[in-house]
Amino acid sequence: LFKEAIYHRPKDNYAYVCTNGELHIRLRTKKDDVKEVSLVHGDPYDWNGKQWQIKTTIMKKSGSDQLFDYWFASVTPPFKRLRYGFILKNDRESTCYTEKGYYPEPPVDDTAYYFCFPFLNNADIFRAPDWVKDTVWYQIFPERFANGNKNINPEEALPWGSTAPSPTNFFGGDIEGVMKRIPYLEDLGISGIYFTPIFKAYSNHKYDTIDYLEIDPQFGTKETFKELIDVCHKNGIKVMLDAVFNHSGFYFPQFQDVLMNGEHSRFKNWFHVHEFPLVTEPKPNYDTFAFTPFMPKLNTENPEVKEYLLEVGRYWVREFNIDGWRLDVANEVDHAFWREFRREVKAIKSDLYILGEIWHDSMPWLRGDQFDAVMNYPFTTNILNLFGRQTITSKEFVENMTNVIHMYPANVNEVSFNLVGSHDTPRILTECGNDIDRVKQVFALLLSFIGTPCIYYGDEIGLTGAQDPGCRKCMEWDENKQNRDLFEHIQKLIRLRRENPLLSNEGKISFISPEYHEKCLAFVKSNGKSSIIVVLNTCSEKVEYTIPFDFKGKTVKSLWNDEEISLTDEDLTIQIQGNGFAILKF
Ligand code: ARE
Repeated sequence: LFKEAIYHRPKDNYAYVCTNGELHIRLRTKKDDVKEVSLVHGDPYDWNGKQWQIKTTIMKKSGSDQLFDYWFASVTPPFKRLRYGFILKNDRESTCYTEKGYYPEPPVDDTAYYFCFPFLNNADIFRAPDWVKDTVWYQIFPERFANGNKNINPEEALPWGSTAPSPTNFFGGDIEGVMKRIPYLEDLGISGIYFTPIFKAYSNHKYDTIDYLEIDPQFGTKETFKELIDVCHKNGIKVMLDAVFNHSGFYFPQFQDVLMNGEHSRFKNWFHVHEFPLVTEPKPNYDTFAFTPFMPKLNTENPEVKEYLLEVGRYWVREFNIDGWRLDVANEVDHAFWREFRREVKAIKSDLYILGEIWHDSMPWLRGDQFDAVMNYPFTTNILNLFGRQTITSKEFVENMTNVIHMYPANVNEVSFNLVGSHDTPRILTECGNDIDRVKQVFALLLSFIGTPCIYYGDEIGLTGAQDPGCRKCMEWDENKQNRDLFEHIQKLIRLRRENPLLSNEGKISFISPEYHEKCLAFVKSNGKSSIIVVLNTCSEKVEYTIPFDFKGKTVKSLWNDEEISLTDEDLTIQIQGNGFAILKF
């Protein structure tokens, strides 16, 4: 056994408690090294006479990435405490892995050898709002979605869609525009809107806030925003706003005061100033987002700043009843701040969704005390690499995705914010070289995967665009110029997801081994009673795919074609068009 590769650690993604009281345990081993794993476990105080009362539970392999196999077991400790180790076997040897090392047999004289999950405290359980796992999000970049009121256009606003988006031009999208398009969103079937910033700011993207307590006048008033929230809520649509708390904008009055009064400013400790007076060139002498002098980093350790931002967080929840906060550059703000933020906003609305913008491993923010989810960019990258840039094989895709899934607890994965593009990335159609079939596959995958999917405005009608600012084109409202076929495709996938909880987050997900079929990527979701299988043909030629299950006595339904498949024998072989897919339920 390759002991160097074996890994476990109590808590986080390796040991976590679910709301139903189950404790999930995972173990990592070198790929293809271990044949069988069982969990040996018991309550540390459960000694019957002199013998520690120890149980054995077989662990199942839950997937493999490029280097490792992952093993899984679920136990419900009767006294809410657990000491545990792992017995690993292959054809040659057997060993017991504990916190204190390896033993030929599980030690029974003392429980101190073992891994310790001290107590399943209810207060420590990760709990995201229930509604999130059934939500389909739609991301709106307000300046570019719809212009509903020309009277409030910025002075320099250009005719809608008349030219390419630049880092500085304006087209006049606003809140009334969104309101008028609610029927369109209803028709598409989405159930949550994520707005990039809407507060008063200088730029077209509004990530450089001037006033966190005002709606930008180019978008409308607080009254129109309130109306929008009402209309959304009446139509079963949740609303999430963008909180830019890592930095303010250059024209934030408190920052202007420091610029003007230097050391004598009463706001000098609101930022991280290296020396006075402030300079912006050649490099700012204060901390910023990236190197942009227009985004001075806020000092969230300063109690005054903290209170100011927490009040912003509370204000929009309390006064406007928003349903979620997306936190910009979340990983550059201190953890202590986010812990307080969570306490404060959840005290007002316990089922508020808190979504952090983090592109990297985010476990430290997902322990139940800070965020409910992060924007799942590792998922995005993987999809782009297979269906877009075509730089990986479906085997590598499965390995990478298995890795992503095992980075977090299963209950965290259910509410993960899955996206295939945003205002920070090239658009999916552009990434797929304008190949609509591949885009359709991508959406079939996004909308049948675990997590909560998000559609970036315009992707559903085939907008194109390269990296920011290219991906921020004006929404196309002329139906003749929209790709209606793609719209209907996505609309149907959303409807199927709503009608079949298995397509959403009801079941457990597992990939069909990528060795099974070179060209097809497939995964299964099961709830114990029924299952669905999604098969995606990643090549451009038609293929035959024999579903790797015994169908004896079962009925199989193609959800996509809405028809029962008649079985002539136990095997089921289907034809899948080049870059096509199948969604079957059985
Ligand atoms: C402008 C220009 C860009 C230029 C940039 C750098 O348009 O072409 O590259 O300046 O100076 C907002 C605007 C942007 C603007 C930016 C700065 O929307 O248009 O860009 O302000 O003025 C990292 C961060 C992540 C951040 C991205 C952009 O970790 O938090 O970079 N995303 C948020 C928002 C943005 C917003 C800001 C932050 C600032 O979503 O829209 O930008 O408020 C890798 C790394 C990631 C990195 C990612 C993207 O994968 O691992 O850490 O994200 O690439 O670059």
